This record gives sequence, structure tokens and C-alpha cells, in this order.
Amino acid sequence: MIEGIEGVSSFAGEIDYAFWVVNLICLFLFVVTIGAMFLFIYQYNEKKSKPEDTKNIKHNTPLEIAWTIIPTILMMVIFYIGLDALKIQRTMPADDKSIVVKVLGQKWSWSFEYSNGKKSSKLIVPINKDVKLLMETPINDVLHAFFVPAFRIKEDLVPGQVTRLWFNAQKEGTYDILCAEFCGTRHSYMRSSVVVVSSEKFQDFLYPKVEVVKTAEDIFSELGCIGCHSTDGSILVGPSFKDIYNKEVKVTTNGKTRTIIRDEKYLIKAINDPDADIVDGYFQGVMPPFKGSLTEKDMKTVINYFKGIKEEPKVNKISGKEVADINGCTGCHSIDGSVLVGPTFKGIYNRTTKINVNGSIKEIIADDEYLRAAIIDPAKHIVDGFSNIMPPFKDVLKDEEVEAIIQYLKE
Ligand code: HEC
Ligand code: HEC
Ligand SMILES: [Cu+2]
Repeated sequence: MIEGIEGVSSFAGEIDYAFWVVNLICLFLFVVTIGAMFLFIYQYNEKKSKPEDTKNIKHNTPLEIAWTIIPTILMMVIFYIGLDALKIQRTMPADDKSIVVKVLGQKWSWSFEYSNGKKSSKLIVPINKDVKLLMETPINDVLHAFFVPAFRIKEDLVPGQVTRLWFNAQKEGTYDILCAEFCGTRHSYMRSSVVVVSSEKFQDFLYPKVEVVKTAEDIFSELGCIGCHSTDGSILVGPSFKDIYNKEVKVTTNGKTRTIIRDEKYLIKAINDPDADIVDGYFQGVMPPFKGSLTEKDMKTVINYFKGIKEEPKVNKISGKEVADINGCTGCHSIDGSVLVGPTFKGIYNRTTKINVNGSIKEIIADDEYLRAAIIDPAKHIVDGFSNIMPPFKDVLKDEEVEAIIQYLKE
């Protein structure tokens, strides 16, 4: 079964109700008229009854009143039911009580932007929450229509205008988004999906948890180690943490004094169970045991600190593939070698390409600089055999996004 065929938006019931009322009325009228037709074909067949035998009926007032009044009432019923469903669909929820998503439909892709600036090539929404869509298409683009059959919603996108839709999804799942307005070569590929998820998952999507990279210093101050240990060599309540790794130290273990090397094992034990080995010159029972207080990762960070290994803080890299998907590049460029509206991205980096610059054909190598120009200002040189329909991304993409795409094209 097609997912969502039963209708998964809060107002799908009203729309389906209007649909069925209209259809059942049509079915009833169909049966009555076609049935009467067959009845008359049979009853007034020329062999059975001659035309001159049939009485000439001129007028029947009750019948005429009936077939005026009954259809009028039916029309009013249909109108009323339709208006009811339309009113629900066209009454937008308040901005502050709903999730507002900007929808960009362009030849031939969909992209979505949330109020915190997060972009996505799929529409991710939480269950049981009003979602309001503000839909746009670039001024030089054509008409598209945002259509989600499972939600029973459809609305045109018109260049230079912002059109609206809303819905409240009642069931988790993935539902098709289609373009319902013929918009050119790759119209049938202009698809995406709505993914309805729990509100927790939605929050995770909207605000991805940045893994907090704790440094050893953070851990030392968090757990209070720095109250007793210095990192600069000075002695407080306990020995300093400076330069202790793999150095010898005299400790007392079970009343016996011995000299050991401060290796990883010793250090972990000194933290988890400090009274096992007492460093010479210090007192037993002063340092509390920290067994269980440090996660495995924290312990590793601390041990690395003692070893003198500095951890590189992780930087969130932008994914070139994601930028390309969100900005609709893959609507016109394939990554598998097939030629769509534009040349394929497969093997594009450093390939020899014929380009048309002001009417003359030149052969060039697709290096970084060429690719950058091809993305931000595509009209400057057109790849031979293609037409100039790629929109310029000069003011759309940030520099680092262009670089991320180029990096992606290299791979
Ligand atoms: C209340 C004070 C106190 C706190 C808090 C404390 N320590 Fe200690 N620590 C000591 C003392 C005193 C010693 C030396 C006696 C011993 O070996 O138990 C010591 C010993 C150590 C040693 C062995 C040092 C060496 O020279 O061999 C390590 C490693 C250590 N502590 C790590 C930590 C870490 C990591 C923390 C925080 C998670 C911490 N300590 C918190 C007082 C403290
Ligand atoms: C509406 C369709 C369309 C979209 C959307 C589109 N392009 Fe293009 N692109 C084309 C066409 C057609 C050409 C060939 C004509 C030309 O050079 O302008 C082309 C050419 C290119 C070239 C040069 C190709 C070569 O073989 O030398 C690159 C690189 C490129 N596009 C990257 C992108 C990136 C990156 C995006 C998204 C940010 C994108 N395109 C979005 C249609 C599109
Ligand atoms: Cu379209």
C-alpha cells in the first residue's frame, strides 16, 4: 500500500469526507440516469412499441420542480461541505504556535529552511504539531506545485509571490512530496519527502548536539582536582601534575615503600583508588576516590594530558554533498555519469571540457578556479552542447559552501 493513503494530516478526514460525498452523489446520479437509459431502451424498443403509440407528454410541473430543487439542494450540500474543508485548510495557524518552514521549489528540486537557518533537502517535521509552509520559487523560474497526497494538500508556487500551506501530521512516517505542475524536462524527478518524526527527534535534527569536547583542564576544574593539584609544578595538598608521566616516584603500598614508574596503569589507579599507593611525603585518606566519576573518555583525556598529548578540537565540517542536495544541484547534475540537464558531476574535477566563451569554443581543464566560476557565475562560459539555464549561485552560496562543493567534486 502507498504510505499515507489513508490520510495522515489533521484535516485529511474533512477533505476525504467532501471527496466521498461528491463521489457518492455522482455515483447515485450515474446509476439513475444510465439505469433509466437502459430501461427506456428496453421498454420503448421500436419492435415493442411504435413511436406513435407513445403519448405526447408536454409538461409535468411536480417533476420539473423536483429536478430543480433536488439538484439545488445537492449543490448547496456540496458547497457547504467543500467550504468547511477549505476554511480549515486556508486558516493558517499563528506563527508563534507553529513551526514555520520556508520552502524553495526550483527547477527541479525542493529545499527547506527552518527559522534557525537550518537547511534540508527533506522536510523533517514533528508529529502532532502545526507546520506552516511559506513557499517561493525564484523570480526567473516557472510555476511549480507543492503536493503531498498523504496530507491532502497542494498549492502552487508562483515566481515573485509567497504562497502558504499548513498541516498537522498525525502519524510518523515518510511521505512523498511531488511537483504537481508540469515544469519542464525533469518535472517528474522533482520529488522529495516529508519525514514525520517524534518531537525529540525533531529537536535533535533542528539543533544537532555538538559533542562538547572537554579538555583535561575542564575535567580537573569540574571534579575539583585543581583544589589539591597544580599544573605548574607548585605543590599544594597533593603533588603537581606537571611532568609526572613515566617518571619515578616513591610510594607506600600496604605499608611497604617502593619506587615505581608512573605509567598509565598507575595513574588510573591513583585516580580511582588513591589510597592504594600513597606518594611519599603525602597523607593517606586526603584524596577522595574518583572511581566512577570519570567517564572512559574523560579518563582517556586526563591520561593523554599526563602523557602530553594535546587533543585537536573537532571542527564541524560542511558536507559538500549536502550543500549540493539542498541547493538543487543534483536536480540538474547526476553523480553517476548520466547526462541530465547539465553535465554529470562524475569525474568532473580536472577533466577536459569544451566551453563556449562569447561564441568561440575553447578547451579547458576543470580546475578549482574554473569550477568556482562555473558555480557562482555560470553564464560566463557555457559548456559546449548545453544551454545557459543554470542559475547563478553568487549570492546564494557562502564562500565556504562553494569550497565544500568543489571538495566534494574532487572526490
Ligand atoms: C582533596 C585533595 C585532592 C583532590 C580533590 C584530588 N587529589 Fe589527587 N592527590 C591528592 C593527594 C594528597 C595525593 C597524594 C597521596 C596519594 O597518593 O593518595 C594525590 C595523588 C594523586 C595522583 C598521584 C600523583 C603522583 O605524583 O603520583 C594523581 C595522578 C592524582 N592525585 C590525580 C587526581 C585527579 C585526576 C583528581 C581529580 C579527579 C584528584 N587527584 C583530586 C589530593 C587530592
Ligand atoms: C536548472 C539546472 C541546474 C542547476 C539547478 C544547477 N546546474 Fe550546474 N549546470 C547546468 C547546466 C545546463 C550546465 C551546462 C551549461 C553551463 O555551463 O552553464 C551546468 C554547468 C555546471 C558546471 C560546469 C560543468 C562542466 O562540465 O564543466 C558546474 C561545475 C556546475 N554546473 C555546478 C553546479 C552546482 C554546484 C550547482 C548547485 C549549487 C548547480 N550546478 C546547479 C544546470 C544546472
Ligand atoms: Cu516543478
